[in-house]
Amino acid sequence: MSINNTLLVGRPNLGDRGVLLNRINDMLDRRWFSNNGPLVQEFEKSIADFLGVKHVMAMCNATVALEIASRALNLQGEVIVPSYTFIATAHALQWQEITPVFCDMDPATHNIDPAKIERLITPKTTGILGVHVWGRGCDTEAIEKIAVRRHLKVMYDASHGFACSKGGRMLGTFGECEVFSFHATKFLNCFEGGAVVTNNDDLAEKMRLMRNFGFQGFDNVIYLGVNGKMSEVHAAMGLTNLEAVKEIIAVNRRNYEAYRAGLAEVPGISLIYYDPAEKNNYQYVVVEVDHKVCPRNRDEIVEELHKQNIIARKYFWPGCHRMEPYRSLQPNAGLLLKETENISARVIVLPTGQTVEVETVNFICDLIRGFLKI
Ligand code: T4K
Repeated sequence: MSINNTLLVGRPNLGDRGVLLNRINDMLDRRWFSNNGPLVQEFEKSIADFLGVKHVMAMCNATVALEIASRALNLQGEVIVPSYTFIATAHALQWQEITPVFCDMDPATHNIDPAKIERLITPKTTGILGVHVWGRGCDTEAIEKIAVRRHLKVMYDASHGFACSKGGRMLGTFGECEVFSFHATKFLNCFEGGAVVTNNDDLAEKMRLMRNFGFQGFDNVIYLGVNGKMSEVHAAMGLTNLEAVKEIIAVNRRNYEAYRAGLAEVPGISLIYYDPAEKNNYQYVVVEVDHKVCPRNRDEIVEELHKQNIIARKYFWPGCHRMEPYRSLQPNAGLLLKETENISARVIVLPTGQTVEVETVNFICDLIRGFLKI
């Protein structure tokens, strides 16, 4: 199967190619390729302005950014996270021997359900790591109230949420800090990349040291660190794509609306809702298949789409708790994760972005309707 005639979820978006190549040419002339170069600094400043935050620490990817942020916050013992997320959220904790304690989701939002957090708190709990799944903001107010009452720290994995808001406030401005992913498949991509953003000066200082081996100036290491740096070529891509944010949202929104129209009134198939009162990037076109109503179940539909070279995905099935090492370490976790088990068996993520035309969306919808004999 050739990638060129295959429709993939996660095909990268790209700003102005000429502008990108000029930036890279300038970078080559400068011979400054990494270590907090001018493009990284410009990228950080642009992201800070865009989000309205004080500090942006660009990093090599969101997984390392999550590790650095949780370590800088001194999270230890147990941290409450949703099971319904990409595995990196849980791995970033477990990698540091912090136990991710999986919390169920609210089926209406696919986000961590604050009503189920408190029962998971033990004397070992040090924090809550919320995830803004699909870029729809968590119930930050409820989460932060619990955290204050129970003396816990809160950070967010905002990997999906660049250019999105919650209650009119940009994602990136909640909790002690938030982490974005700029992976190739993300709304804003740097090929690979991520960032931690915060308004906390001390935390920012710590994370700047941590991402660069703990160096302060030449030959002076004052902290335990790692290599979490973003390179100049990644920042060049990020800056270029940041300039195209409006255009990419418009394309994603157009495709989302076309899917909405094309799948309207298909029994048992519903598209997730993005609140028009909020800012959304519409990066994920997510449908839920209710197998009690729909003539075919989720897996059958995905299988049919794959046969037709449409590589739809089952994110985030089957939930982190059913993947290693968690399913061995916490074999009974599923008992408290009914909604996660239910929803993750229903979700299909469909292709969108600049490489997907409206005609293609209509073709995919027709295909689904035809398969269901609607
Ligand atoms: N937290 C959350 C909530 C996340 O969703 C993620 C990442 C992270 C943390 C960690 O962020 P990073 O450390 O990656 O910055 C993909 C992405 O690799 C992953 O970054 C993303 N979440 C996740 C939701 O999706 P997979 O396992 O689906 O990767 P893969 O290779 O199977 O699928 C990527 C899709 O995109 C395929 O359809 C092919 C297509 N693709 C991919 C690349 C890289 C392209 O068409 N072109 C490309 O260049 O995880």
